[in-house]
Amino acid sequence: MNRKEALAIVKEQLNEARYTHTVGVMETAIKLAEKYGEDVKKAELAAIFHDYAKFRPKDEMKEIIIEQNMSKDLLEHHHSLWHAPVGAYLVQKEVGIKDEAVLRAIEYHTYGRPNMTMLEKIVYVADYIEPGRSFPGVEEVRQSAENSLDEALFLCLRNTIVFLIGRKQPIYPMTINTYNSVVQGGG
Ligand code: DGI
Ligand code: FE
Ligand code: FE
Ligand code: FE
Repeated sequence: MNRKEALAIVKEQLNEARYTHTVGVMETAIKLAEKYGEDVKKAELAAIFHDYAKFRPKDEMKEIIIEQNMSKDLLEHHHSLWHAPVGAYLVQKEVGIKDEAVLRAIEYHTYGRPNMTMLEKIVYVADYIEPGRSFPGVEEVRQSAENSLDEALFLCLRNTIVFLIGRKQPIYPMTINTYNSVVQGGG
């Protein structure tokens, strides 16, 4: 599957704004992969499909989480987290993507995991810093990604956790586990 075919498939699943975001993540992930010596094609593919399940109905995602024996604690947390693991499952099933490294980068793009692979870090950080993002502090993360992927990853996690605390939102335990791993030097 080439880039054009992949983009055409994902476009059907998304609205205009989310598609534009996806192209931004793709371009950013490619640049990070080139800079840090990761497989550019894998980064491109994972980025293109990272939000594949973003607009699936809540009930469908819930059913998949239960049927596929995904972590039950997902259901106790906000449904905006669900599209990441559900997306990894659906791109395998519906699109036929088999590359485990790519699937895991999609699965962990929202909350990470301890000891992330470089590909996972690239998709996670690219999702946060793509040119269409305007979070407070995003410019600092963009600058940081020029020098250190791990420092950029730390800033993404810090900002996300601080943002959630500021809004009195619960934090998904895996987000905390990822943060701990990053500050303990495990990435
Ligand atoms: O799908 P995107 O909007 O491109 O971004 P994303 O997949 O990184 O995040 C989806 C949403 O999940 C976003 O609103 C931030 C939120 N989020 C990320 N980590 C956590 C979280 N929400 C909660 N409640 N807890 C988390 O740990
Ligand atoms: Fe997402
Ligand atoms: Fe993200
Ligand atoms: Fe995204």
